[in-house]
Amino acid sequence: PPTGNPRCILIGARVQEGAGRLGCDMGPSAYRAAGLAETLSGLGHDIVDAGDLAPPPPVAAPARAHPNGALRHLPTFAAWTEILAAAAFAASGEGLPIFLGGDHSLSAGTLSGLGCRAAAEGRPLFVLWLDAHADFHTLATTTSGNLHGVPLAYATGMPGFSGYLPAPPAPVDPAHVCLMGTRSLDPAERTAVRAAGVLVHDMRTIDEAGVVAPLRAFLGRVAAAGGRLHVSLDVDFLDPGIAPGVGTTVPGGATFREAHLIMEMLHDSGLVGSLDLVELNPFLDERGRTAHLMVDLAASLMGRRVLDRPTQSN
Ligand code: B3U
Ligand code: MN
Ligand code: MN
Repeated sequence: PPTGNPRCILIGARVQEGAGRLGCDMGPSAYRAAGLAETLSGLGHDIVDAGDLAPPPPVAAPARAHPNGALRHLPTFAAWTEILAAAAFAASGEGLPIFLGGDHSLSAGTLSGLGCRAAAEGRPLFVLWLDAHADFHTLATTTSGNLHGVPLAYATGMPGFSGYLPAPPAPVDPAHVCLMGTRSLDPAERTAVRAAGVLVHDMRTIDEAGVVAPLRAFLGRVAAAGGRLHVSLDVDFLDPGIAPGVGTTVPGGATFREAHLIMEMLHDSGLVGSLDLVELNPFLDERGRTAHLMVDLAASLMGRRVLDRPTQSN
């Protein structure tokens, strides 16, 4: 069970170059307008809003041309990755960082920095990736060229990034990654996640087994290893009917109740050390409802509950 209330550090990252459409840069503003800081401080947390990270200059140093001509904004992605890795390493030494995206390409940076933090602590880093997608493309395999499709492959040290991005100094062990909610995989990713040994709980697993048993098993592994857990929550994990404010809606996503239950279990585990809230596109939202839902999910993760319950061991 969690002891005390960690300081939460809100860090905005107005990254939108990794997505196929514009608008994710407004995500941090939408979370603030939806009352994220006030909601979490109302739960008794010490909240520091560190503001938005300074973006890289619009024309970053040209990266070496990549043979995959589909790639978009590779130099900007590389620059953001360095900025975010430094921010994640620093903030994770001071509290529980919540990264306000921004598209999912930002997790290449957060995971790189958190890997270094975990290594410095002598603990393994585990990752729960809540997403319709696996984001497990390399620079060579992506056909859309949208770099929000590559962060997990980068962070787990898959080949094909060197020469274009600095290698993550402490890559995440793919066996420490758990995907949940998966329902859209490109053929290259399907092969790659299998080969890498990533645990995939797709929507069929959730339909058959629910979220409790698979998540409890994963959390039990994290606890047994003395691990640090990072949660990366992509808006498109959720069903588009409840979360329309995202550029890559995929039907058949997690329900309101499944998503809150996951967050409550994560809170009860006391294992979560950092969180990404990514892919919110306020331009596509309906009167802030997706932003509000994401804030409510963050609140459940940070301890909002209806009744106190005896602690459930993993
Ligand atoms: N795998 C596809 C689709 C996708 C990945 N991540 C998102 N969409 N958000 C691609 O473009 O790489
Ligand atoms: Mn994603
Ligand atoms: Mn996604």
